[in-house]
Amino acid sequence: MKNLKMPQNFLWGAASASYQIEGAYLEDGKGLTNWDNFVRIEGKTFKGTTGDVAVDHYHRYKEDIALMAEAGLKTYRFSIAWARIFPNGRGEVNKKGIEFYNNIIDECLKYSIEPMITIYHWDLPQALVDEYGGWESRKIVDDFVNYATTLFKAFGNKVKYWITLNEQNIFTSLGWLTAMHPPGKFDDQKTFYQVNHHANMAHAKTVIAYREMGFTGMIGASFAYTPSYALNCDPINAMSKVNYDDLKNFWWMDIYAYGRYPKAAMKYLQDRGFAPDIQQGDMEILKEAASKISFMGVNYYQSCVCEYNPLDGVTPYGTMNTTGKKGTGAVVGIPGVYKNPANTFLKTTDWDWTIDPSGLKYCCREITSRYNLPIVISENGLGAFDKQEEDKSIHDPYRIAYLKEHLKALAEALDEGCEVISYCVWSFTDLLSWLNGYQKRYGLVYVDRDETDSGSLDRYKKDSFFWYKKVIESQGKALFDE
Ligand code: BGP
Repeated sequence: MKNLKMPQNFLWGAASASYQIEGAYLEDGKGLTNWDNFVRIEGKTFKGTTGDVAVDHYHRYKEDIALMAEAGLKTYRFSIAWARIFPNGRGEVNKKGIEFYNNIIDECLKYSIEPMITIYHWDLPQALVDEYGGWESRKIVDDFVNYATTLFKAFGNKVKYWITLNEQNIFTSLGWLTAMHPPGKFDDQKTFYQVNHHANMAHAKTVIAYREMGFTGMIGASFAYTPSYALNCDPINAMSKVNYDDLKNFWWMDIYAYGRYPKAAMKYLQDRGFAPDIQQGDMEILKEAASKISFMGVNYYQSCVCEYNPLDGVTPYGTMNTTGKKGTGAVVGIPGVYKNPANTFLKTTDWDWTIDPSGLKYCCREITSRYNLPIVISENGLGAFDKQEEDKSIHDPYRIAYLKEHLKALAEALDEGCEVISYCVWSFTDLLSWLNGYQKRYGLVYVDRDETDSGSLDRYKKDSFFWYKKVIESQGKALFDE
């Protein structure tokens, strides 16, 4: 094991998302988004936290990118706020928006950091929601492609890595099934699958447009991949894993990689009247886009266990732990199909997320054998309570241990034949955790702020910052030093 290293051109990185870091939510012509409104509904976020100020990256991007350079990052994955470019979703381009992201890109390039842009990380111009229900209408496909091609025109010559959609499976599940994200709808299965079909079409047409514009860079989607293990060898549990994989993972990844929906899952949805309406020509477009993507983006945080779930069993709507009080998250599942009990072999975070480094290798191996695509690990990290000491230092050995074990598993995946081109820690600085406020910290860099919008917003390097720097400098060799 000791000789494992990442390849020379490996893109060591870190990731963020516009709503979670930028703040400046009303500045320089930005339009309001679905999230600007959603966080104002009582009870939706932990202690009513918002991204109004977030960690003020909008004004401090130079300082943040200088810190990235100091850490030795080779890539920085960030998202663009659609409403900064088109305040109303379409129409006239807001020059200030283009200027802001141009500055970020130039600042990265100044330090030889490859910008990796996420086109959509969940903040949707509210105007499009008001006009036609956002993702619920097929009209969004053209508006999305118009927005994406505007970005390609503006930045395509400087930016070589593009991610169309971040975690389509999560923003749609939380938006239309569990009401935890905007638009806050509950158990709207038919719309959920329709919304996903629209998102698939938006992704596909964007990929095709990128290639038609003559760009040769790398483009793909980032999927929140939660790989599954059957509880045991009881065939009923093994089948629940097969069902879970089809409905929760391959439903999306097969579209990105092959342009097709898994057959058994489609039959299951058709039998229940939940299958999406697919227009003539859609499947050809999805297929064409699949042949043009460059990688599978993976956001990996945890694995899960699958067990048969009786018809009167648990639902997908159990409470999520958003407080950091261990053990408050409920077991969820689909009655008659599967449920996801705790993995008794593994520890969990304070937010009840299972810690499983081998799960990351499992994702890579599965993608390699099922899709044979290069892989970008676009997010991986630990949300934890951090404490700043009197002398301002932050000791986060738990984060170092988490990242170290995951990176070792990744090095093994590479050694076993997977083509992994990048790894992005979530996140570079502390930032807003959508539903969990500011106390669930992910950063390598601590930001002095809490739920109350008080705090200096000053940046402090955590121990994990120095550790990651060493790992990058040694091309991963330091992972294996005891
Ligand atoms: C992913 C999102 C990120 C980030 C991360 C951590 O699902 O792409 O935006 O938030 O998860 O999740 P959380 O903030 O809920 O702990």
